[in-house]
Amino acid sequence: MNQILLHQRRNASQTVTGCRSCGGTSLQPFLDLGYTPLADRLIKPETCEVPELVFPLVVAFCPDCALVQILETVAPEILFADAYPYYSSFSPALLEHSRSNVEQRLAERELGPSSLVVELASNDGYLLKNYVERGVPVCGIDPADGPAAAARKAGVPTLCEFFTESFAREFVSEHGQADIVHANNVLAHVADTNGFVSGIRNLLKPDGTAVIEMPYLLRLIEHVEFDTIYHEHLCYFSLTALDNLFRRHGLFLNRVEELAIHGGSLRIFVEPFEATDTGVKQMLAHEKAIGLDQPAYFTEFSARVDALREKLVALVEQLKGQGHSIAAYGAAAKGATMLNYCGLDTRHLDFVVDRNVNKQGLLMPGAHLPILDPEELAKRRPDYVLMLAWNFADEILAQQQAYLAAGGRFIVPVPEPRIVG
Ligand code: DWN
Ligand code: ZN
Repeated sequence: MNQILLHQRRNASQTVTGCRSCGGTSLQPFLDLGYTPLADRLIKPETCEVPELVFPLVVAFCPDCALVQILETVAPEILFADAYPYYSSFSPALLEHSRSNVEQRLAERELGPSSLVVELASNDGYLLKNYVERGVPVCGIDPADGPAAAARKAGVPTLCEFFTESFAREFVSEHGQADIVHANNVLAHVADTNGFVSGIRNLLKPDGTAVIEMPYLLRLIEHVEFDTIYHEHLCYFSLTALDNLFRRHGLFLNRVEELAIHGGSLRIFVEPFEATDTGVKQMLAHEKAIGLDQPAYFTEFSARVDALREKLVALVEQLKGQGHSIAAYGAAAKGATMLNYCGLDTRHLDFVVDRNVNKQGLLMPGAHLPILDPEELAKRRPDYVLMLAWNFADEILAQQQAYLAAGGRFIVPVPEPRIVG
C-alpha cells in the first residue's frame, strides 16, 4: 500500500477505543477478516487500475454490555452518501416483507390523516409507500441521495439527511413526534449509536412505538454468516445488548419477533414505557443460558469461518480443475466480504449478475468481477453459479428455473458450502 493510500485511509476512518454502546474499554477481538475494501463501493471499469482504499475488519465483544462490534469506523460520508448502490425495491420478497409489516402495524393501531410515521433509512420508499397508499402521513429520512430521490419520485416525502440526536430535535420542533418510527437495518450502521437511540426517544410520542429490525447475532454465529460483516455494519446485536443499549435512553424492548429475512433477524418493538412481554423475557433468558452474553461463546467462531473458507475455495478450485465455468449471483455487500476473504476473483469466477440496474456495468470491490444483468446466466450458461445473495436463495432459485432446467447448478456457501439444483 503506498503512502497516499495510507494517508487517505487515516482521514477516512478511526479505530474505536471504547465500546460503541457502553464505552467500556475491555473490548475483546475474536475475528480478524484482514484489510478489506468497502463492500458497497463498486468500481467503475475505467478506474479499475486505481488502488482501492482498504480498511481493517476486526470484530470484538464487549464484556460490559455484550455488544459485538467492529473496531474500525469508516466516515459515513464515504460509506453512504456518494453513489450508494443499495436500492431495497429490487427484491420482491423484501417488498412483501415490508408490506406485511405495515399491514400488521395498521391492524394493531389506529392510524389516520393526523398520525405520523417516520422511517429512518427509508431508502427508496419501499416500506413507507404502503402507508402513503393508506392515507397515513409519512416522512422518510435517508442520507443516500439516489435512493432518496427515487422515494420522492414514488410519492414518499423524504429528507436526505443523516438521522442524529440534533436532527431529531429539529425534526420534532418542525413536524411533531411520531406514532410509529421504523428503522430497518440501520442501527448497526450508525457510528453514534447512543445519539441515534436518544434521537428515537425524542422522536417518539409518549405512546409511540419504534419498530426496529436488525440481523440477529445468534443466527450469524450459528450459520457462520461471517460475510454479513463489513464496514457498514458496525454492530451485531443480541437481544441482551439491545436491552442494555435502549434502557440507557429510557426506552424498553416490550416485544420481539424473530424473522427469517437476511439470514435471521430480530424485529423489536421499543416504547418509552416498560411493558416487557414474556417473549422478550424468554429470549433474554435463552441468550443467558447459551452464554451469548459471555466472551467464551465467540472463541471458536474464527476457526469455523476459516473452515468454511477452506471448503468453499477447495470446491471452487476442484470445479475449475475439472474445466467447469463458474459465475456468481448477487453483487451484494456480503458478496464482497465472501469473495475478498476467500480470495476468489476473476481467476475463479467469470462475472456476477444482479437485478439492480444501478450495479450493472460496474465491478465488485476487490475481486473486480463485472456485474451483469441476470439474463446473462441463460445466455452464457456458466456450469455453476456461486450464490452470494444466499439470503434470497429461494427467491433466486425460483427465478432461475430455466437455467437450472438447462443443467445449471448453484453453489450456496452458507452455512456450509453445498451444490444445489
Ligand atoms: O444492511 C444492509 C443490508 C440489509 O442490505 C446493507 N448495509 C446493504 C445491503 O446488504 P447486501 O448488499 O448484502 O444486501 P442484499 O439485499 O442481501 O443484496 C442482495 C443483492 O442481490 C442485491 O444487490 C439485489 C440482488 N438481487 C438480485 O439480483 N435478484 C436480489 C434478489 C432477491 C434477486 O432476485
Ligand atoms: Zn459495551
